[in-house]
Amino acid sequence: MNNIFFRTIPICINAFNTALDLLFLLKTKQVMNKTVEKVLNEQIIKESSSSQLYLSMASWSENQGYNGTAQFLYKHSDEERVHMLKLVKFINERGGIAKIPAIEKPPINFDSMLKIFESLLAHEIKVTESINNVVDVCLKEKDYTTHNFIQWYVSEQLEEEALARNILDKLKMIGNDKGGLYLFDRDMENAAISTDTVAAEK
Ligand code: OFO
Repeated sequence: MNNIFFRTIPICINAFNTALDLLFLLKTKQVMNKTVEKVLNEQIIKESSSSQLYLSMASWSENQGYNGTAQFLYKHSDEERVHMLKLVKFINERGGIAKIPAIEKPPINFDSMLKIFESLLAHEIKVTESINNVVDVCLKEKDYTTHNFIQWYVSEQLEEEALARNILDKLKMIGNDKGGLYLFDRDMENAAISTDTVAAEK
């Protein structure tokens, strides 16, 4: 009888410790603010559709013989996917649930280089509005950690809009001049290569 009693003591202690651990885990598990989680998941959809749109633009450019611009746009598409992944990981790490969206079909034809960069800029402006909305929600919900995280996207949008405007200005200057478009495409290739070099040096 005594033997059984002494043998059950360690089992009881283990069970008690496990219960304490569980209690501690439940108390410390972060739960993401649901309103913030919702807008971040909506942002995942936007980043994913940016990636798809630029992939389609890259493919169109490649088929039209604009190989430099295609390289630039393939890279841009990859970057947008990274933006999406950053959001997925952030939501999951903060105790939320990231929802992976269905792949939306982007347009296939773009008519001209000018049309490509006009729609790219229009798209980026919409993404900026959406990022600003996330900032707004974070402040309203007093979620300062997500507010801090989303600042990276605020700066990224600033850079991307400025770049798209710059490219558009050049294209407007070139118009339909074939020689100008040839040089433009070469510049775009150099831009893609130089951002590769910067990334490799980081
Ligand atoms: Fe995700 O940076 Fe623009 O869209």
